[in-house]
Amino acid sequence: AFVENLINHPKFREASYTTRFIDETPELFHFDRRLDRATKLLRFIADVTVNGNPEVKGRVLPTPGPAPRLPIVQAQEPPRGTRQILAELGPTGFAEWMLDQKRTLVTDTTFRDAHQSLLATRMRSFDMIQVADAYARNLPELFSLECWGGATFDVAMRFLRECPWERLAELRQRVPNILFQMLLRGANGVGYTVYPDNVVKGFTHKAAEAGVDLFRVFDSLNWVENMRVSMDAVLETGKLLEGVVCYTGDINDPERSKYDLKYYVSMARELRKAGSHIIGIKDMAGLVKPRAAYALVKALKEETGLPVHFHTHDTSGISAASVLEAVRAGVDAIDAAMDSFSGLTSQPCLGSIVEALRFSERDTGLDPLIVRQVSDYWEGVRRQYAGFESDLRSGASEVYLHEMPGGQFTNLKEQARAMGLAGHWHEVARTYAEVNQMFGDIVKVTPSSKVVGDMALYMVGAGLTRADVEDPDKDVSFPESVVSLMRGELGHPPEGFPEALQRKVLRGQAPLAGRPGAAVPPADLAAERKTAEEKAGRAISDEEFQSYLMYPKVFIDYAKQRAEFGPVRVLPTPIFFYGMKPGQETAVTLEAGKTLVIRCQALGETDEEGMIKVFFELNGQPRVVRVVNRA
Ligand code: 3PY
Ligand code: ZN
Repeated sequence: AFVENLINHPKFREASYTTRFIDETPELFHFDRRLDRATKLLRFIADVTVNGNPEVKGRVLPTPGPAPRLPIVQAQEPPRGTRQILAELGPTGFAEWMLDQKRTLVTDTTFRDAHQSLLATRMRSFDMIQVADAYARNLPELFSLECWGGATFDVAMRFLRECPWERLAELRQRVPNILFQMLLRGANGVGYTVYPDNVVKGFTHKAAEAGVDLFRVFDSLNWVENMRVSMDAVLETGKLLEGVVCYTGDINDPERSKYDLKYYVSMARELRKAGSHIIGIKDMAGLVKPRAAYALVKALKEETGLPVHFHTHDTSGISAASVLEAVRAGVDAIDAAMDSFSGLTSQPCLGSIVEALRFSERDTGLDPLIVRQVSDYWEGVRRQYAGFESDLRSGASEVYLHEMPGGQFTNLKEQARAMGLAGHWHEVARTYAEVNQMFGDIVKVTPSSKVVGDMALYMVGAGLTRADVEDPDKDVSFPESVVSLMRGELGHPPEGFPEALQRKVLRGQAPLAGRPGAAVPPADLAAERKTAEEKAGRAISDEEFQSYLMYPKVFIDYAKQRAEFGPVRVLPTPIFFYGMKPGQETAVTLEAGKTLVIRCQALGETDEEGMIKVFFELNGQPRVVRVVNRA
């Protein structure tokens, strides 16, 4: 860093320095945090150019293609949309407004679930923010943008080196008119474990302040008791509460009578009592068959009197039929993904649903041409993430056997491959179904789905059968997540876990009674904040503190990266993943009115210290960055 400062110092460059230059120029010794943002970004680009970004190491390279093409922005000012309607009517009035609408209301999931399900959640803020103006101006008829929560929160920090709160703020600034929707895992916040009640509550309030309008809240075992703290918090904020039933099994299968229509109706009634403004059907695996969609929507609407919002995944290939049946049954809102981010484990195709309903009573009011322009942009974006595509090529009815959530499917496949089980995928899928039965036929959605996946991989890897696992005399070292599930740390399914298995897993330890959140003491927020700031080496914002409370280690790692490399989220995606080529130039906007023009000139030779110089031009001025050559 010293050499970097020295060779970049204007006096040194002008050769107007004397032998006392080093002694008289203390700023040469100001490293790291004092480096300005541009210098940090150059250092990041230099490092990725020389050494590659570890996040794409060993992954397929994107085929070269044109940069994603932004749609032409139509209106001058964003027209009035659902966000203004919510502000005028309040959440209860808004729900009535939904019931009064003839048109089918459409949520676009491209900013969250679609890339979570297709690209391992890797979409960067850069690509979202660029198209945000076009959404606000060209698509004001959308019901909501699902753009936050679920796995996007930790992946942003962990792999993309971004702050999820900055993403939300920047999108909000550009989209003042369409509801922003987030996925909240009830007592599990946006994490995989149970958090103290005051953490869940504080997080929810902060998210509402930061711009979330609609909270879709679920519990990974469909236990309403476990959702209450987060639902109460949403109600306190005055925003929209969508309490959801997670769908599993098949309401028409007489052998799976545990999850029949009555089960969902009774849960929806509880959600209504708990204050939900909207009832969500969260079909995270895409198991709602068309006939079931019709029956469910009809029953939930009749029994609760609330608007119903249907979310599904297209893993089976048949989900659009379910959406159309839901519409026929009078569903108020549906989820879909922009065409180029739809299908397979993602949501059904938004443009085709718009077309299917066109000229009918339930027309969505969306212009299919505009949808396609926006989808074309996303198509260009998706090409840049080729490294994260799965090898899934077709719809698969196997989903009705394993019941894996769309967001988990490709992740688990990847994990299986990493464990050397690539050729055993169908066995993993079968075992996943077996583990579900062994656990008592539970709802599988984050985090309970992760536990079932862990167990399935463990069994296939260790060559264990269900009989082996259940044999009281056979020693099995259960994955930690299984122990935690059986201890009740994610709550309890209505009739508990199978007792014999629970006893074996817990080795005599007693499971928790009641709600897991009640068993964890409240977080000492002042003390936690002090620790967080000590570890980060700086003061942190209220939002960052929420990140720390959800993911202490991930946040601190992110904060250190940020201190070293600056706000890398402003870099175009190809540069973030693959660096720059000599002769390449790019313009980077740090904030409104502050643009950097960066040109990569050349790469030097690796010196005897293993360092390499990367020559840039920054806004026309030469800059040299020296990085370790680890390649
Ligand atoms: C999540 O919790 O991230 C999900 O998408 C569950 O379906
Ligand atoms: Zn989903």
